[in-house]
Amino acid sequence: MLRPGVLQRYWDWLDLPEHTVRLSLSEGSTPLIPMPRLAKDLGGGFDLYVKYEGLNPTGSFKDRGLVAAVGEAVGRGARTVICASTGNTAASSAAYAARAGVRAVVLVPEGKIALGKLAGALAYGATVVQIQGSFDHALALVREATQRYPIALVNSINPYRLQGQKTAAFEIVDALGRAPDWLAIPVGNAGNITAYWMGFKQYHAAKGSGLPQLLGVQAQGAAPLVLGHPVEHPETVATAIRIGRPARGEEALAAARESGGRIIAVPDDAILAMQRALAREGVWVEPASAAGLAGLAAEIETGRLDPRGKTIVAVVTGHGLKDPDIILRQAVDLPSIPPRLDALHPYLLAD
Ligand code: AN7
Repeated sequence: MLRPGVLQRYWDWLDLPEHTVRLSLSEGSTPLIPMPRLAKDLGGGFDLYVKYEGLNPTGSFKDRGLVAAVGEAVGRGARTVICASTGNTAASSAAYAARAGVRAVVLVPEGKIALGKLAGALAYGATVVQIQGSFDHALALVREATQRYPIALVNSINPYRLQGQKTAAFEIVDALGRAPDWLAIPVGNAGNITAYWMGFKQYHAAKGSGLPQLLGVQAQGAAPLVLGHPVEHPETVATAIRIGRPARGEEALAAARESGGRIIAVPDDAILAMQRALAREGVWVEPASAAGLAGLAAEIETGRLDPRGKTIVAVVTGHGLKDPDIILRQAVDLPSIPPRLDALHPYLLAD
């Protein structure tokens, strides 16, 4: 294989059944991109990298988990996989189901999923069902359906998802030579932060690579892990993490605590401001993906986190192309001119 996927690269480190079909779309191997300007804007004196997970085959980190969960399900004979999704899991499960030649059914909250994700799920041939409710309603329905029908559940309550997703922690340590001091990461259903912690701990036990402090970040309108109770009507511009009842919430809180870190919440305007700041340095991510960095910025600005001398990695979880609407809605009044140089003139010398 020209470029092996995560199951090929890390098979011996993954707790997956032998029957797992070793699918690949060459997922993983995403870059750690240095962000010197952003680090300077945040006060400087530390090394900041983003783990650009938007460069996975379907545009989000979900591919690491779905390659494992779909491969396992297909290996034990499943012909249909199902998930509830705010969008990225939908597109990813659809792609790996297509790859394996099985059906994908995806349940999405009606009207609350970004365009690129919906289009992706449809392009890969999934059966897309809109649910009149939130992600949490959709997940409850998926749990019920998989108890009654011979269909494999591939949400992150499926343990094989986390096995695949922890490979991102391995890649960070392999790239840096050790674990970073802090890992900032958005939190929705709380599977990813849980998976990273598993990965860092496993590598540390085997290689003494150290452990990061975890900064998990939710959106303020969907912050059950900060509030300490479920949120009935989660609301945020970061639709990917518009989740009020995270399936792995307890594990995420335990991981943050064990690491000496914490889970915090940031307002939508801080998320969008960080999305713009990242794009101005050449890295366009979807809003939810900017939440981790927005949280990091808030912690540094208020003095709760001293970054000096530290190596900090922020996981940016999905590509900006997933959610073009959010940018276009803010791009008011684009000029329109006749095709003449005099009409173009005022735009050429503007700063
Ligand atoms: C871009 O696709 O829950 O805390 O159904 O798409 O592991 O849930 C997506 C979650 C962060 C949060 N960033 O990760 C889904 C879904 C992006 C995401 C998260 C999601 P978890």
